[in-house]
Amino acid sequence: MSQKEGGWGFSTRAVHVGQGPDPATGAVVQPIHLATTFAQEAVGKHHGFEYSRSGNPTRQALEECLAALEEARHCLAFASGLGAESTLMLLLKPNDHVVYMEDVYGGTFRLFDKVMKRFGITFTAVDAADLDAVENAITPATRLVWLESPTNPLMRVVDIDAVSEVAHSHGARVCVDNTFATPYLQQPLHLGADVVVHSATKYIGGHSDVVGGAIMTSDDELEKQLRFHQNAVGAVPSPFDCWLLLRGIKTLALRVERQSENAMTVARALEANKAVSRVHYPGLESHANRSVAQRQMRMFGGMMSFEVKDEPAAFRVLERLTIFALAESLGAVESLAEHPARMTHASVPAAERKRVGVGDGLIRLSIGVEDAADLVADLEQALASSHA
Ligand code: P1T
Repeated sequence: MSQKEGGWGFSTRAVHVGQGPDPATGAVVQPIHLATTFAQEAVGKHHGFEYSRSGNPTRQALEECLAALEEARHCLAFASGLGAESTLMLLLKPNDHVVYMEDVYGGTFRLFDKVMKRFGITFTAVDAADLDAVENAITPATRLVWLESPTNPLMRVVDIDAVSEVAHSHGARVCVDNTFATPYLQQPLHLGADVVVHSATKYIGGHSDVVGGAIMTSDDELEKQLRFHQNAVGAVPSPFDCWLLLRGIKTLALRVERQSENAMTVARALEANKAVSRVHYPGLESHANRSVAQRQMRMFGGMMSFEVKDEPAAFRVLERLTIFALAESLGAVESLAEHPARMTHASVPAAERKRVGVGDGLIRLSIGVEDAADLVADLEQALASSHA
């Protein structure tokens, strides 16, 4: 990011960083560079690109823009959120230890539990909202503390600043999965974290039409290792996917503001509904860590979950919704609803789900940009006719 761009606000950076008019044609939209290989004038003499897995101009534009949004020195783009996560985990070695927030996306749990453990990396799950629990779980082998905040699907909030201080005092790095918050609402690197990961499939893309991932860091040494692994492992996004993400990013702040406003209205309506026993949303006074969320987030975001009596009641609500689509994923313009225990978190064993608090009556909502009144009416009719 140039000095001039560094002074720009979030939305100006979202629209312009990495995306000046094309010098060859003046096109105001970044071209999609489909070339897999780039001609060299002499061996090793080129314009910065050799082969598209190692570097591509459209991907570079995306990486520059995403780095600017997290106010990071570096960003690396990947073919999915899990592609980003697994590339980051490959920096670890056998016998290294990871402490992670117990309430994480089911696919993240699966990556740790079913893949990385096979390579001799060990893991301890903690409630990272409890600083003592984090400190007690850290061992001399701990290299990484992995956080989500807010978490998927219980919307628990972790004090990133405080956990970073504890982790750093033991020589461990801190990674925050910032997918739910987005860089517009929360910037973990400014709160002490060393590295941020995103499923760009969600808010960054924002339109349910592209799968992608990203890692951001301001640590030059870490970036060097990540850049090597991005190329060596090869989980890179296609130029068209990068272009779609760039297109989505331009409206990120607008969408997230509307989604956060809508979510607050929906959360309050659900809290007042007799069929709902509990609402998990960081903006509600009833949320255990609302004050931490208020301190580290600009608004409270578009995600929430709520509890009804049991699984049959949850299924009835989900089947009766008409505006909300019953679907996995989140963060796009259209509202989605899903059942974590049977869908996004089905890869977490039942006993572990129960221990963490992901019950069978839990429904997760991703609030879109529709009219809040219509979303509330849809939920109210589904809850009323479901005898939840
Ligand atoms: O799906 P992918 O782009 O690979 O991202 C994985 C991922 C990582 N981190 C968080 C917090 C996520 O929520 C996800 C993907 N989550 C869903 C598909 C979901 O419905 O929760």
